[in-house]
Amino acid sequence: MSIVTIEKHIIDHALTSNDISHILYDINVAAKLIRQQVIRAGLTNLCGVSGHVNESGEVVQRLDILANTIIKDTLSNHQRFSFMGSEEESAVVQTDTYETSDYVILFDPLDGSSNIDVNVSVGTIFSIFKKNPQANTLLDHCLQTGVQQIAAGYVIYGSSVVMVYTAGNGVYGFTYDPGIGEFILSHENIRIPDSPMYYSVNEALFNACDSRNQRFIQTLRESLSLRYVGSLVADFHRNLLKGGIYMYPATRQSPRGKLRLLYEANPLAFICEQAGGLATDGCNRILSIEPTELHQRVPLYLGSAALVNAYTQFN
Ligand code: AHM
Ligand code: MG
Repeated sequence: MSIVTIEKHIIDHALTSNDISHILYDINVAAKLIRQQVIRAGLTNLCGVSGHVNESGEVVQRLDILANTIIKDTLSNHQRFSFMGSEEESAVVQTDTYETSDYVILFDPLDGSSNIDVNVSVGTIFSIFKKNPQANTLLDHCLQTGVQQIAAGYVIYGSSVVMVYTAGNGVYGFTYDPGIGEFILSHENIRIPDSPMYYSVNEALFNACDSRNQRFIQTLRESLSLRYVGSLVADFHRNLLKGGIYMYPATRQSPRGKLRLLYEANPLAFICEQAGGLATDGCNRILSIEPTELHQRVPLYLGSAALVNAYTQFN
């Protein structure tokens, strides 16, 4: 039987640079460490809230903090990053090797916080840039438009653990084999299916959306099935493989939407476009939005091109 490990795949694919191969390998190490904690969380006193509230005003879980530390420590040790932006860090983190390293990473260490304690899929999302040569501040390195991403991906800790990435040359997925401790190529050159199956939205927000969103949701109800896990990574991964649209619109309570541009929308938009899909905030392509804040929120419509186009043309 011939298997392709993630290490062999990234070497064989001669990614844009050797550095990106190393970075993806380092992230696969961090993912294994996080997985180890996620699968044992109920046994190790890691469930529950940490007592902190993050920069976005959300309650931080213990596992959010642990995942954040694992990623920061693993990637700092490997010395490829100068700057890091995380959902769980109020400001940009500068590494000890910021002068000699060349890259910037933005990440959501453990997406789907509300699902951590109840054994529902959660995930890690990441977005990678080169350092910005025009930057005057640390923040400038992180405030780059999505089109400048050189790689992006996510890891879903679900009924199996899967890592998906793009480096601008297609989308590849790897399933973790706990027997040998390796991520093995399982999804080659992923393309979103042409005929979508699902729409994913928090239906409880229906009355808080504007009429354009309400009427659009009504059309989706007539043609598709609803699936909504409440972990963006899980909802996106399903729709990537089965076809569909994920949406988190602006609401009365959150007029700029809930999800964050830099470490949620941008990386998934890059993957989605690479798989033949689209991502918009309703007016603008997600990857073209000029960021102004580290924790900037954005309305998000993500998935099959026909459905995302249908929303942008919907009046
Ligand atoms: P998180 O990064 O703190 O987990 O917040 C983002 C999550 C997404 O994973 C998910 O799609 C969304 O929030 C769910 O929000 P809601 O509970 O409002 O439907
Ligand atoms: Mg998140």
